[in-house]
Amino acid sequence: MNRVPLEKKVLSENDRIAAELRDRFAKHNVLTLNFISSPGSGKTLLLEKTLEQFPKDTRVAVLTGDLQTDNDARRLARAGFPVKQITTAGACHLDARMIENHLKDWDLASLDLLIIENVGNLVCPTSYDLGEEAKIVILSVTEGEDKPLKYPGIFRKARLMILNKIDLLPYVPFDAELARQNARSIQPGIEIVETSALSGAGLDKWFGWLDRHRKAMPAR
Ligand SMILES: Nc1nc2c(ncn2[C@@H]2O[C@H](COP(=O)(O)OP(=O)(O)O)[C@@H](O)[C@H]2O)c(=O)[nH]1
Ligand SMILES: [Mg+2]
Repeated sequence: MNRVPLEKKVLSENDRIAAELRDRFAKHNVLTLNFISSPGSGKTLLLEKTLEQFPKDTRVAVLTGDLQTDNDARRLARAGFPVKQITTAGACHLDARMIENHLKDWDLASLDLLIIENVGNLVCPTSYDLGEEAKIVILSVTEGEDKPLKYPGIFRKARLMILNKIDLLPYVPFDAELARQNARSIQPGIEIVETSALSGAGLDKWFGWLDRHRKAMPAR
C-alpha cells in the first residue's frame, strides 16, 4: 500500500475514535480544548497560569503530550489538579486513541474542563481530531509574523489564536498587526487574544474567553 491510502486509513480510524470521544464529552458536558503550537511558544506556562487562577474545586484535568519527557506534566501538576503525561515516543502529534487510553481511569462525570497540550509542532497535530470542542493555536512573537501563511492548516482550523510573549515586543522585530492580518487572511473569523504568560499581560482576555466558553456548555 502506498503512503497516501495508508495515511487516509489512519486518519479515518482516528476520526472514528474522535467522534466517540466527542459524544462522550458532550454527554458529560466536558469542554475539551486542544492547544497546538511550535515547541517553546509558551503552552505549558500559559496553562500553568491558567490552572493557578482556578478555585481549588474547579473540575479541570490536563493531558499533556511530549515526545520524550514528563517535564510539562510535573510543571502542570503543581497547581493540584489531575494531570497525565502522554509520551508519544517519537510521534509528532497526539491521536484520538492516545486520548481514549489516557482517559480510562478518569471519570468524565467529575470534569467540566479537559485541557490537552499537544506535542510541540505546527503541522502534524493539525490533522488529528481529538474530539475537542476547539483547537487553540499559540503563536509567540519570536516566531515571525509569517507563520500563519507558512502553516495555514492550523490557523484555518483554530477557533482562537493566542499571540504570546508580547512582553518581548520591544526587543524583537515583530509586527503584531501584520501577524493578525496574516491569520485573518487564512481564516477571517479567527479570534485573537494577545498575552504574556510571563508578565501576565492580557491573561484576563484569555480567561474571559475561557469563561465564556465554559458558560456556553449546557448545564448539568
Ligand atoms: N518572555 C516570555 N517568555 C515566555 C512566555 N511564555 C513562555 N515563556 C518562556 O518560553 C519558554 C518555553 O515555554 P513553555 O511553556 O515550556 O512552552 P511550550 O513548549 O509551548 O510548552 C520557557 O522558558 C518559558 O518561560 C512569555 O509570555 N514571555
Ligand atoms: Mg510544553
